[in-house]
Amino acid sequence: MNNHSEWIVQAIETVGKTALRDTEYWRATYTPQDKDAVSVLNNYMKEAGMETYFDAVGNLFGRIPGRCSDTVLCGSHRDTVRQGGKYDGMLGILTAIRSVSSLNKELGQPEKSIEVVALCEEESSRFPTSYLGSRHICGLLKEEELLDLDDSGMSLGEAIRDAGYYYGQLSNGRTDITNFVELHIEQGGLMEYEKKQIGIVSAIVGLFTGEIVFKGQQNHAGTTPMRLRKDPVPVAAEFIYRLNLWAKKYQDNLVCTVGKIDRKPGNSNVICDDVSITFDIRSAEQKYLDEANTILNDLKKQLDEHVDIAIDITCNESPVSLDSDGIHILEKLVKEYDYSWKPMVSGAGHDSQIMAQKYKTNMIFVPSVNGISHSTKEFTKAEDIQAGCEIMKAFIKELAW
Ligand code: HGY
Ligand code: MN
Ligand code: MN
Repeated sequence: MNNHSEWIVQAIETVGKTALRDTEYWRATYTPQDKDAVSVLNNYMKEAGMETYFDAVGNLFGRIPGRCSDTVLCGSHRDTVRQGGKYDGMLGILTAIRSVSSLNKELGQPEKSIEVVALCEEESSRFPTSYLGSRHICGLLKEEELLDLDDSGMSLGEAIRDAGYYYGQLSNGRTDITNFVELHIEQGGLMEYEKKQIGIVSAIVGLFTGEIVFKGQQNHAGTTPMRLRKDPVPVAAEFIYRLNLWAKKYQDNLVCTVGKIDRKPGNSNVICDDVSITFDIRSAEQKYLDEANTILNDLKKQLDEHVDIAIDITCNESPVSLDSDGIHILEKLVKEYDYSWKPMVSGAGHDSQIMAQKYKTNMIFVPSVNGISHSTKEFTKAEDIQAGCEIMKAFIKELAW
């Protein structure tokens, strides 16, 4: 059995180096870090015998033309969160390159065409637009989203053009794709705890995320009596406290995170002008996401007496089930290869939940050591990468050869 993990592990380290930005590990799309990663991946794809190209938003594709034009697409995202890890997203791209390259060498031209994709901006760590790359492929990206700004005030459209990708006509959805396959790290500790090598994903939770701005009135901390203040900080604190109380009512049915809290101007002797927070609410059941929307609006009504509260929803994706035919094939394969496995619902969001809206989509999980992810401590063992790659390769062979 050829040692796929050896090549993948060295590639993880090589591509990983491109994400270093001063002391931070962060690769956002359309940045010098992204450009460096794209050139390494482009070379890997060419070495694997693929024709490479970019689409209008800068997704990088490596293609092996098949006897028919139907396309099996595989891969994952190339961007990371801030202070993120080397495996989230990138492991899926490299495993796809390795699997397809190995199949192409062994079997020659496939029946269906195969493409490996390195997707843009899945993490929304630079632009608020969610799932940029996959939504573009599905034809779900709207022109007005190109006006979204990053923290420096640059628009998404400008960043795409400046990065040298063709920016003009957005895709209205590729119709040649029949399947999307994504291998990904679990980003949790269940597989490790239960000593399972492969996760076969049945569903992905729905996501309801956005930003809330509490607009008060900046003023002097010493001369402004408490009864005359329009201080957004205690209002934001009360909002977060009550939102958390609501979420705790549903313990294991949903998760709710306030991951970002900013305030302006941020001097100790100045009453803040505004406070902005992000919310990230997820559940496998749509009814909890619907209730979250109601709760946010109820809290806004209860707390906006002295401070304006604006809620901006940036992502509202329903829970998705993945392709049952593909799940049956994967279950057959893990038994044939005698790998320990478990069916899983993904608590993390993935491009697959977008692709599943248009194409037959499946995900393969491999374990995260200590369940850690979205951290520079992210790690997956070589033997688990090998197992994941064997199953990915066998699955793509079933779909395309
Ligand atoms: O947030 C997520 O679950 C994914 O990593 N974007
Ligand atoms: Mn992630
Ligand atoms: Mn990811």
